[in-house]
Amino acid sequence: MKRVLVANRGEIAVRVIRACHEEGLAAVAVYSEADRLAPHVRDADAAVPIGPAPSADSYLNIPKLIAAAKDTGCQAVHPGYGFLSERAAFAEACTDAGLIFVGPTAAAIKAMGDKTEARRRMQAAGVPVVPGTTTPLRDHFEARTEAKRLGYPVLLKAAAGGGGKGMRLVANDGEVEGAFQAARGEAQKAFGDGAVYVEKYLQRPRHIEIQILADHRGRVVALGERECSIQRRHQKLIEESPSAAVSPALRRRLSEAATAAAGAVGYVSAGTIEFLLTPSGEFYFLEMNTRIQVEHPVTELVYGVDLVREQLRIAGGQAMRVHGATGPGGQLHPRGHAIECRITAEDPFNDFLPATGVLQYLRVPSGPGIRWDAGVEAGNDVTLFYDPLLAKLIAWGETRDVAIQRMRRALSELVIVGLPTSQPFHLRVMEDAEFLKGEIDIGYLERAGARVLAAAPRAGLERALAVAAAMVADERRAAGRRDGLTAAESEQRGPSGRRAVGASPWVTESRRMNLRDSLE
Ligand code: MV4
Repeated sequence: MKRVLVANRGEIAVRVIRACHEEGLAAVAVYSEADRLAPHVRDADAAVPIGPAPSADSYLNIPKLIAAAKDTGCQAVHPGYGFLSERAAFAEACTDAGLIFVGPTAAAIKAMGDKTEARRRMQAAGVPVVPGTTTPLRDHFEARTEAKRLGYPVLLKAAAGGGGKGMRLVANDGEVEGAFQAARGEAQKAFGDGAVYVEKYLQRPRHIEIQILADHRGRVVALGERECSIQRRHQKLIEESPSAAVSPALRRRLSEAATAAAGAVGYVSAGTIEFLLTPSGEFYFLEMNTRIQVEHPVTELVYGVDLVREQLRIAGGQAMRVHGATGPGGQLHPRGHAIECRITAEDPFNDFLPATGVLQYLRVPSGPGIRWDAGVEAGNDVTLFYDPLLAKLIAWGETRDVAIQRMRRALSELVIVGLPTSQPFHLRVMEDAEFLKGEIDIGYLERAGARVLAAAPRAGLERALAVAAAMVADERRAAGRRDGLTAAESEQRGPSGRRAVGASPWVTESRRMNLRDSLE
């Protein structure tokens, strides 16, 4: 393996290119017409245009990607996350073309993609699954029988689903028929497969996932959990490792379940087993993600492992290079605490409406314990063609408190001019009393969202007034200079009302944004 096609865009493409370069591999980027100026294109050793901006015509086009890999002499393809990363057909197409797919086998992707088959396999491997059916329901009569047996409320889920599509909450007998037809219709439309099964609905669980790595030599290790409960409409916004809710004993049991799950499908590469953890401490298998995930960096920082490099090594037939003693269940041990905030082009003050525009100015945070994984830089145009994720800000600290302090500091260093982002939302969560206590579950944002977004920012009115005063002083001095006055003489005059030329336009704009933010 000498050259790898990176079949993705944005921050994950940049992340994979970096791992290739550290492994001594050349990386070939692909790009759509909208991404000619994207960082992943510049960072790669070669880049191949693959078509128009819409994903269906570019990043989802299997023949174009295979041709790009063959034409540039690649031996392997890394799919990243999203796009084709969990399509068994893509893994198969790569293999058929003589290319190494950096990920699990098509068979493992298929087995885990069918949620009822995944439940059967997990049950057989002794992994606890949520009480419910392990085969699709024939009709709403069977749905009602099973729901009665489980006890309401229950959840109807799409067998081909994942990520919340085709899911229906059912509170009583009377709701079954309508919910069943709705779930089936939605699943048919979204996945081309209307199969639906039922699970007992768990109240206020946490979303906890275990990272695993498995190589071709039969070694499987678990790299602890990520707490991913802070989500909005099934999009994660903040992730951390370890979870405040997981004791060493529970981590050991989760790790044993996760490595058993991976073993049950002959899993190879990086993967994640998702669990729901109830307030009373029981956990149940939910789904397996057969790809590298957005939130993988928190695990990397706490476990001292480069997951993408390990994926590449494993794909090339090498043994994984995970150091340190592995305990029962093949688990490694965490060091410190890491938190990730997803910086998205969405307006948190307008129901997270996706935003577009030119990223006019960007100040990247850095310093102790800070990692910035971005797919964009100043000058790039942010469009609606792709996911709104711009960058991930990750903070590491010896303790959760230190990681939060660093995250706050880094979030206040970050300046993004040109479009609204989730930045102010994250700053407020980092000050929220419930978050600080680690009291989070999958309902956190629904409960806390309004409170968090209404919260006064940290320095409150004082900061707003200081920013306003600085802006007025800038404008006054600038106007004075134009009229040939000294600084002292300018101070004597009233506000000019004219546009500032004294401070750089970027400084002025970022102050304006700070001010707007402070007064929100
Ligand atoms: C559940 C559940 C409660 N009980 N299953 C949502 C997406 C899909 N991956 C599974 N999901 C859920 N399944 C049972 N039996 C609650 C959710 C759920 C959820 C899970 C993880 C993170 C956020 C969530 C938000 C709403 C619902």
